[in-house]
Amino acid sequence: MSKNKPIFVTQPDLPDLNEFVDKLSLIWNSKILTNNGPNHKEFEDALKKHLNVQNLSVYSNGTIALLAALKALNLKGNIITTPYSFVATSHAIMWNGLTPVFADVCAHNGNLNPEKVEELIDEETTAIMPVHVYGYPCDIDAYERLAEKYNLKIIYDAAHCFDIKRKDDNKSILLEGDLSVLSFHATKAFNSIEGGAIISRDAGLIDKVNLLKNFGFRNEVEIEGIGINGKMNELQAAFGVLQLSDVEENISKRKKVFEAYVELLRNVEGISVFTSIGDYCSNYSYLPILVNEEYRLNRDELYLYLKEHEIYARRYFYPLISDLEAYKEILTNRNNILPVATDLSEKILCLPIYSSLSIDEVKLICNLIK
Ligand code: T4K
Repeated sequence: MSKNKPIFVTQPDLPDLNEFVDKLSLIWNSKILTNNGPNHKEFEDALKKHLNVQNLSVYSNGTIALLAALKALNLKGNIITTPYSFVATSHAIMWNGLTPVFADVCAHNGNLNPEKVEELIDEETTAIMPVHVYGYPCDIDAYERLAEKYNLKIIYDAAHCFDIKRKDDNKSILLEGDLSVLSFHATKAFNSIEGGAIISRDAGLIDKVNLLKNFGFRNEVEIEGIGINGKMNELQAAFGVLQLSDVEENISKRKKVFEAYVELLRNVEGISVFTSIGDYCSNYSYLPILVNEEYRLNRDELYLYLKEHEIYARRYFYPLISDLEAYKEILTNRNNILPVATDLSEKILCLPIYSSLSIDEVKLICNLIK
């Protein structure tokens, strides 16, 4: 197969354009564009049903949702988190005037290592913010134990976790911890262009984050707390509603792409697909590979080689957040010991995966790697 267009790490799914135009006509007629309108309500209700959760609040994007989730818990002091994530994770901690303390991650799934977390807990620690990286589940039981033992809050950055459910009973991963935060960014397995949501078992907390996303307004005259504007507008909510009807089919297309990669890369020396989904169903949103010493190029050389062929793989997550200039000041010696995260950030490359990627394109990418 010859390739005639660049292949990016992802491409968003889009709803049927005519159906979206029909929704837009209704919005045009109603002139309700935002502030928790009918599409926003429909989107929240549909998401609750689809994700099998009772308490959920839709937000304008995942980052503002992370900010509000932390704010809702009224935290002080230090939050132990991972350096191996998208910058939004610890940016949200900093924007709340809190201090991120970075612990190392597990080699098998890239997630925050609860044993390393426990070593760092002290009297300043008030919460832990792990990330289910690539939608691979964290050690949930370990965090539950730590929360109980040290009286800490757990906020999961679940940006990658749309439709991640336990295989045996369909329980959503979003019901773990005190709060979980999803992203519906265009690059995610499910998107509403931009968007996000906060989920909790605790209805009272979701009531709080509902207020926080609208400046704190309880009603016209009562303003509870220092809120923000995190509302999703009606156009995006309508887009999201339409996307929901296709998401299962889109994930099953991603699964075929994922399986094709696994098969085609099976015997390539020094390359392994980095996957660790445990008892959960995957949404196949990322295709991370580990580029080991036995491979003839290092990770960055492979990244550049693919780029020369207009295959735009991405180094999610490099550089480590803890290595960014903006975080230098808050680091202490203990934070600098992150060997596993450092190793992963130098060896992982995320290959293109999306529902409309053809198997021929996967073959082309794998042949280049071979
Ligand atoms: N926590 C975690 C763990 C996250 O991964 C993220 C976001 C967040 C929190 C914050 O959630 P949000 O506030 O974003 O809802 C992307 C995304 O912008 C970001 O949402 C995502 N994580 C992160 C992992 O990846 P970039 O800088 O890689 O995106 P960009 O623009 O380079 O896009 C990658 C490729 O996707 C492009 O080469 C082409 C394709 N693309 C992209 C967009 C935006 C399209 O085809 N269409 C598009 O509209 O950050």
